[in-house]
Amino acid sequence: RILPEIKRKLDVAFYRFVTSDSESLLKKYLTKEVYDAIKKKKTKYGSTLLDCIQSGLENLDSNCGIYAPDPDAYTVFADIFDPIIEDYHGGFDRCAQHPPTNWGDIEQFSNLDPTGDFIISTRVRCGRSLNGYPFNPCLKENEYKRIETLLSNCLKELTDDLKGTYYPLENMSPADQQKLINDHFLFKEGDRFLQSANACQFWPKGRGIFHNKNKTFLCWINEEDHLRIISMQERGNLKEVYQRLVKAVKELGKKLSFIRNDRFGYLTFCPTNLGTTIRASVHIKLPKLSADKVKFEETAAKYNLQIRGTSGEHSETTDGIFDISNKRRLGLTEYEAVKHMNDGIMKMIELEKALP
Ligand code: ADP
Ligand code: CIR
Repeated sequence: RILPEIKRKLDVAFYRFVTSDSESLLKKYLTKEVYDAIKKKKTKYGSTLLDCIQSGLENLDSNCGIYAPDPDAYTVFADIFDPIIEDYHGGFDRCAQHPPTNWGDIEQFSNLDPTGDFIISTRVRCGRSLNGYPFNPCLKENEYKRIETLLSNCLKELTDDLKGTYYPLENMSPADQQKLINDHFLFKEGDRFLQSANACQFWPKGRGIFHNKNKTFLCWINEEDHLRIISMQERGNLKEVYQRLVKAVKELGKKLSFIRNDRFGYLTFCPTNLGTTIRASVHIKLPKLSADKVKFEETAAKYNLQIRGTSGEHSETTDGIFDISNKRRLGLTEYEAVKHMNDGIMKMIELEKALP
């Protein structure tokens, strides 16, 4: 049973929310019927509906507005997660199942921009959660530490081009931290969407970044997910970037056990990341195509792409450079998710070249 004060808080926030002008997926699907059906439920970790939707209730400008505080929340609160998941990932009905992992034939990818006129950099990331632990809001201080030790020890064993060093956030100077953020290597601090979701407790404890010498292979520990695995480099060679990511994920998978289920594939804190958890992006200049914002967005949607600013999600572009990535991550293979970005970016470059 949920505590009376949580119930009251939830009711007050819900009634305020339904009359708000939020355009989030949460707002779209949290009808009174759905709300009433799930408002008293609790997961086996004790998470309530408020724990799931607090971020969307407090941040009316959310795109999605919901997080799973623990793996169980996806089932217990399926009435609200399912329609949001189906909408975000472009079709994944209540009976759908995510396909098995398939990285495909890496040789099919190449350099998206051989002349270097458009693409500044290319990045592919995925997220993983460790079996045996809930997600951020439920983690205790000693669990953050345990995850950090487990993952950093495992990362230390990587060799060759994946060999690197782990830098805990706690020991990092503010200047070094800011430099890593500005250079697009490190997660930002104080993300209000994550903060409202209770995902930043004990910060900076247990958080940190691992990277190789030239920062083409990086891992984030305990930011939004237990582990984010990242491969990136300057310019447009998607094949090299993807190849490095696949190698790293396979290596880490030999030593670590990740949470995966038959319906949703790899489980993540945010439902937009479920399934493959793959976000393949480029930082790209498309001055002509992006001049008409509406048309630019329409083109992106047509090719299943998402446009972000270059300082990460919810940021605006400052210098005419955009972060464009595959939008769908669930209900398709890893190869297909990356291929969406590949094909969409090739198309956008073609359109840009054709404009007067
Ligand atoms: P995520 O990919 O982890 O979901 P964000 O949108 O917050 O999250 O981006 C995280 C960081 O990665 C930001 O600093 C962003 O600028 C950087 N980034 C994303 N894509 C690229 C890219 N193609 N090249 C360089 N940096 C990138
Ligand atoms: C939001 O709802 O905007 C944030 N909680 C982040 C959602 C994840 N990403 C996304 O929709 N692109």
